[in-house]
Amino acid sequence: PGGLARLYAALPTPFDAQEGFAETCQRSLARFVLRQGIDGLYVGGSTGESLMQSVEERREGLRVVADEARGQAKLIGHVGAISTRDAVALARACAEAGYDAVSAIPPIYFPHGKDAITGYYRDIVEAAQGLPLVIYNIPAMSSVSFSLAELDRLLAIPGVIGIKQTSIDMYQMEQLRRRYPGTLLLNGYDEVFLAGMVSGANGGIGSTYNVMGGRYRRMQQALAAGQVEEAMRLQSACNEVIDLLVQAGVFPGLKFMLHHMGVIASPRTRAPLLPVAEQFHAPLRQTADTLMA
Ligand code: NAY
Repeated sequence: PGGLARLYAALPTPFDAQEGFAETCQRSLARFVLRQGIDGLYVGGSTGESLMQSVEERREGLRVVADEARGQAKLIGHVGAISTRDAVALARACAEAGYDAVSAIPPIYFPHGKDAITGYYRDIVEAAQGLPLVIYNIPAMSSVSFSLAELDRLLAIPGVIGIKQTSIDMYQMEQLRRRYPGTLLLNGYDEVFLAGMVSGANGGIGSTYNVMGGRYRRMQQALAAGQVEEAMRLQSACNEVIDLLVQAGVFPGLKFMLHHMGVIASPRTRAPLLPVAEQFHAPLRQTADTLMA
């Protein structure tokens, strides 16, 4: 699938103490991820707190990351929004900024029928000026579930090249791979990265790649070399960190670690996300130190 089958760090959007966009930190973070050997960036997704930002802010974030990393990594811009109009504006911005692909959650909150959702994706493809589209399937957060037949319909839209499958349903991953041998299938939950790859994913998008990029890269290599036990060991090492992040809150927890690592200037997330509770500070610092050692 056009060199897009690889690992993408789902980039956080750094903020300053007033919750404003911290451009310099965004650039540092992109470079920090690339140094870990991750050559894909997924920009403005869940991890980027995109749904708490205005379209103008999201456009600026997309532009800055492309400016920093274009040519050094494949770039997928997340453009999903509640209205087609906003998603389309962001898809245009991705095309102008030199992205390699766009991706979108379905329109959320209102329970749209599948015709409306198909129309939304068609309009995004049209606005993306030739960039391919990766459907972002994340039923736990979007509250939109797609049956296999419904995914068939979305994958049949010209320009749709694959799915970011953020689900622990490995049966559906395997079914998708069996139905679509050549399609881009990106694993979305880091805690089941290995299981996803074994079930047919040919890459992944993950928030925890920001701090453990090397581990995921080595896991992928170990699996390709048939070293399953080594891959399992690496998954467990990642999951010890993920267990802590899930308890502390994944997005605030990641920013807390990145701040402690000196990559970003503030751990601030945008309200209503809460800062990391005091009890997790010491374990997160210790984990960050171990990862940096
Ligand atoms: C996104 O859009 O930023 C992502 O979906 C990246 C993938 C992450 N999914 C969510 C919903 O956060 O990395 C995962 C996730 O944080 C991790 O597996 C911990 O659950």
